[in-house]
Amino acid sequence: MKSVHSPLHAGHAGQTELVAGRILPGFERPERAEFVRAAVERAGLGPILEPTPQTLDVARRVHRPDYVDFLRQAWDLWVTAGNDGPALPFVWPTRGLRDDLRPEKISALLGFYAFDGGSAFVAGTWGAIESSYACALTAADIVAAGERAAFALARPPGHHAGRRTAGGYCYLNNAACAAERLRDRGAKRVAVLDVDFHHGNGTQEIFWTRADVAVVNLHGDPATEYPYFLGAADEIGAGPGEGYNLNLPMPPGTDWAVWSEALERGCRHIAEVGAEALVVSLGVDTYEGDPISHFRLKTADYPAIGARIARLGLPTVFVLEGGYAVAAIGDNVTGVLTGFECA
Ligand code: SP5
Ligand code: ZN
Repeated sequence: MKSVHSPLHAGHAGQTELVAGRILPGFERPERAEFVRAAVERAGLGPILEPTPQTLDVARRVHRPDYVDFLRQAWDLWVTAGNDGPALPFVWPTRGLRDDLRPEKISALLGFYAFDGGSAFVAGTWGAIESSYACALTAADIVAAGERAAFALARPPGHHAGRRTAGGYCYLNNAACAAERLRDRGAKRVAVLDVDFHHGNGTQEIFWTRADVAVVNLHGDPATEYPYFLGAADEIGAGPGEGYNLNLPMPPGTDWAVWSEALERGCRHIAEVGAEALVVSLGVDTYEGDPISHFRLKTADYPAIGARIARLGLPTVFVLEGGYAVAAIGDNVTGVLTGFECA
């Protein structure tokens, strides 16, 4: 399987996040991708290619165009306003406030286009966002051109990013953009299978009313787990999309026995809706040693995930999402990918 990777991810470094009342270094750091890259090489998965340059056309359809423009300009506006540290929001248009009143100042725009304080901007953030997006589209194109699978070895991740909101370390929704590209290239229906520990709220929002992209999420129950405000089992999609969203929330402490049953249900749903291509939001923060998550999957479990996904028999684009136990992330990710290839 080919992997698509850009060194530009490394410019997105040194961001901070609010953890238990303190501003700390972000969990989502460059070493994550470097460890995955090293493991892909060690495993002999296949060639690692640079992404093909991409226009922002797909991003502007998946997201609101003004949001994409904001992402592109955020750091420059922040610096022009006299700042030099990481750009983070501090005020959001939540319940009771107007979300149709686009403010002029960068300090307010950061909140206007975010749902949490998890997606800071530094000097290299836009370059990394654009490269991550290009990796996802290039991987989709490789699959659309006839290969069985491809892997977007990219960061920052994307599945929390909504139509006009950054959050949860995400900016552009790479998996949603890959799904959109597979539709553009002729797949009549695409499924997104999100196995990251956290609910992919952005992907769900983006495809909520669409029947042509089915979304299946396996994740920590929002009653106790981030992102808290989406991801319940009763969310099934709306309008033409009704029945095409499936949420499978699970309690903290969930291990392989329970998690693999949910995977089975999710895979059956994907087969039933008649998807012609698949995008996997591949987070490995389900790992027992993950510092911010609460499932108990073991490194030895990951190949079985890949093997089950392979049994769907679909052209498959894997897109890297979360996973913060840096020392194990490489083996866990390549476990899934080699499990897929060996099946
Ligand atoms: C892509 C992805 O996996 N995003 C996850 C975003 C999670 N953001 C909330 C993190 C909460 C961290 N709590 C720290 C507890 C440390 N013991
Ligand atoms: Zn996650």
